[in-house]
Amino acid sequence: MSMELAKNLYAKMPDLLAKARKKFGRGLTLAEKVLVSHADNFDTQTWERGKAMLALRPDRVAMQDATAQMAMLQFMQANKKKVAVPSTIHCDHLIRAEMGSEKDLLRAVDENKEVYNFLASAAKKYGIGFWKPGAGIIHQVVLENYAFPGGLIIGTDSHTPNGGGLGMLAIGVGGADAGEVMAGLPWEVLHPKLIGIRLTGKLSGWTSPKDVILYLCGLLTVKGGTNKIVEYFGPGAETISATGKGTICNMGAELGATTSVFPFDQKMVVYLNITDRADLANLAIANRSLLVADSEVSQSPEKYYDQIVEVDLSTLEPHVVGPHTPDLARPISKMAAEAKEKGYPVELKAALIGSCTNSSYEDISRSAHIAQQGLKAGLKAKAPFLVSPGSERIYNTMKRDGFLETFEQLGGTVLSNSCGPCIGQWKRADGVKGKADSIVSSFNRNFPGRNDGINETLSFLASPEIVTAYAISGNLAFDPVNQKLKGADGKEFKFQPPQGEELPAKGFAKGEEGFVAPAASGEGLTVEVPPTSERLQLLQPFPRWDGKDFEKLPLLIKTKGKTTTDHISPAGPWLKFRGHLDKISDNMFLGANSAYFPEPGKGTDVLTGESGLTIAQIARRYKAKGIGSIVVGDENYGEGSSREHAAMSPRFLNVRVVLTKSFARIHETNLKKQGILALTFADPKDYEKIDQQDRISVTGLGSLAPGKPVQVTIYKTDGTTLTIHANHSITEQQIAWFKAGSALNALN
Ligand code: MIC
Ligand code: SF4
Repeated sequence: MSMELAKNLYAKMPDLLAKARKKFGRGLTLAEKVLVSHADNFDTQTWERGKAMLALRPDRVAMQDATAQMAMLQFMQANKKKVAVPSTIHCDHLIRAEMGSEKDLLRAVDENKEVYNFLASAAKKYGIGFWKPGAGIIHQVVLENYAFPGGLIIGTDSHTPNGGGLGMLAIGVGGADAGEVMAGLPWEVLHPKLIGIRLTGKLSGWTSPKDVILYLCGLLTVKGGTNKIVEYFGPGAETISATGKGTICNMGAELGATTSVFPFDQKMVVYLNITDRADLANLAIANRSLLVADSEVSQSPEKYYDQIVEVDLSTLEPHVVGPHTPDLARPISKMAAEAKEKGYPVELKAALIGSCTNSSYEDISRSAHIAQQGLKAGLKAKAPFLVSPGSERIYNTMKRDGFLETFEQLGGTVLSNSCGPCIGQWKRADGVKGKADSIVSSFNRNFPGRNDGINETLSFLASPEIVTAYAISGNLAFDPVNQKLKGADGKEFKFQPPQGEELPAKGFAKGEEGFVAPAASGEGLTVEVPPTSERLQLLQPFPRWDGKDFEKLPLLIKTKGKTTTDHISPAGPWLKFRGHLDKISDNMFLGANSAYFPEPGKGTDVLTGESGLTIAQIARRYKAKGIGSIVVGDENYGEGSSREHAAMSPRFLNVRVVLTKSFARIHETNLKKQGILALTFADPKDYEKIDQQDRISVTGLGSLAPGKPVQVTIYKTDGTTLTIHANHSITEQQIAWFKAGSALNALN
């Protein structure tokens, strides 16, 4: 499916790369090669890392059902007949996990009928490929069908970087970005800096690709990758399977990285071959030099990357991260002591494997090997054990090769090929709100409330083979690498390190692939949006900026500590309103911790003094009075997902400014796209100066200019005022978005 795209790209790359080498006066890293060869205009583009805005032409767009709704509603506002670049929609996020694969899927098709009909009809009309519910999780399906070395894809999901496992730059974006690219505009992104990760040695025993990224999360933290591309290289890279590379790149999103990428190698060839793309593999082999960094880069990487990290795969231990954040990492051998010290409940209430991140054949076969050892010792899973296959191919292959049976014998439940529990679409039977207990999964996110909707649940992440061993022991303090477990006969046994196959010897078994091609011409076709729908609502353009400064805005909320998009716009039960801006806006900030209110998601109407209202209720009251408001946030505000509802709801409910210590990349762009002023404290300590009753003005907006700080005046209740400064990263073009009321308004 990507053969033509790859052919055209490889044909034009040599000239562009030669130009770039000349201009930069040096060799190129792989990430640079991909960026340069997708520049909208290489000659007029400024190439300055960390400073310039790049205008790029992605090869593809991929969208998942929860974000595609807004992406398509916005695309439709551009009044185009057809998408300008190949695009696909994947139905994966809206399937709830409760009763196992078949029943869950049937129910999902029924309860999401309106949304699926909308997406399917829009896809058909506008020339977009449609992957039906049950076909698989977006990133796995993209890896199996669309990813190709050297390509550039954007996806409306933060884990899009999974495609880096096949040597491409795959980048997560908000729906407005996707809508614009589909409408034919170039895509803009801050020229990322580069982190080079040199891998040496070889993984062995219990250690798996997941541990590489879990370790790096601990090392670099959730902010460490912001506005950076993580490029892997070195002899160790070639020892990791393509799907393992995908796992590492996927979870690079947890570093806040723009994306992650591996150089083209033999492992990718094997993967392309087994997924029916031998022609593409041969083409890539013939063009290998375009798809890896220039040789001088690996000789003296310090000259080419802004930062270098060395990881010796041979000595890397399996890691466990969590709770509540993916950068709280430790080797598994230290888990028991830490659990004791910090009082984490060690009894595991659930163990979950699979997801878009970790459901490759390698992961599943290694996990099944652990499960078999448990069964041989007469044991079953002590904690409920749930398996989420990534795609229809994976599911059918698991079934054919007996892994499903093994997991079921162990007491496991196989869920549908979808996100399910990873995105809070999980009905956890034993969950009790307000009670802290522990669960472990091989997913990539563990923010509070993420899986079971219970904020207190302590969620830990580890590789699927480690999670399987945890499922059998039911105990977080058990270290399967070094400790023994009692079998059914009371005799102690030690797990042998997991063994599995990188890829199925018999090839992948296929089921119903679930792909629907678009109509040859969309002329005369309609997009289905029932006028009375509770799930979908056509968008009204946001009002234009009235040219006035923001005077004396009330503080809607000052968030304290981590404020991810899951805190700003929770998923789970709210996912069903992703196509209805008004309805979903009731969830705004429901998970966020306020600096002034003990309960998350609530606060005080500072105009009336009434307390205990939800933040959305307060914002609606201000809006009804025609008053805007300001949100103040902490570090890395908007970390996590690409969901633009975290920007659209505030915009819809009249938030004019979001002022933080710092932002995560996708969210900052989403705010700007929706016409919200995204500011950062020039001095982060000024965060402390803001009190609940303050009124805050942001002035000088008429002369808003790139790189020029704006003035913020804080009016205190005692009549005093304070003046501070705020920075922003707004470009000329983004000023136009702000003035027009949103990026989309600026288009029309
Ligand atoms: C996630 O993993 O948080 C999600 C759910 O896939 C999101 C997208 C969404 O909120 O729809 C993401 O990562 O972008
Ligand atoms: Fe789905 Fe979870 Fe992957 Fe996001 S991280 S795409 S919710 S499986």
